[in-house]
Amino acid sequence: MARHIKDSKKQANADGFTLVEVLVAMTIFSIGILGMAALQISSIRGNATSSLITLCTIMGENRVEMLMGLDYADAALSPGTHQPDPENDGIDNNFNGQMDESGEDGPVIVSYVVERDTPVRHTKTITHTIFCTHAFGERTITFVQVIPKGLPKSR
Ligand SMILES: [Ca+2]
Ligand SMILES: [Ca+2]
Repeated sequence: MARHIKDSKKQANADGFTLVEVLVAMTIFSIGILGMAALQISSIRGNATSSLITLCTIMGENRVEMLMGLDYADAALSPGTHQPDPENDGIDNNFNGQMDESGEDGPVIVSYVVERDTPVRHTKTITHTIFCTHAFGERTITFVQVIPKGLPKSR
């Protein structure tokens, strides 16, 4: 009798997994795969966002360089808030490879504020704001630039 029970246990182990064991294993595996998929989506979203931030930062730096090349008394550097026309702002607002084309409009909007005699006399502080919208939200990038009066221009 004892030998019969021992043989029966051996045979049960040799048969493999039961259907319930396979279902439990597949359920746990599926949950793991879903977690991996969510992680992948999050990663793609993060990459898209950082790519857009990089592009907008480059556009902002170009704007800063553009204003640095202007004369201190230029109308574009008059005190107040400036919102350049997208058709004439020196950037590719809609990422189509063309800059300032006719009718250009897009997800990137630039504006800047000029303050005279800030932080010290005979300087202008320019605060650039680059507002970018994209499929996953929106970002605002700000640059602060100080231009001294009488800085010789290199052209
Ligand atoms: Ca364009
Ligand atoms: Ca433009």
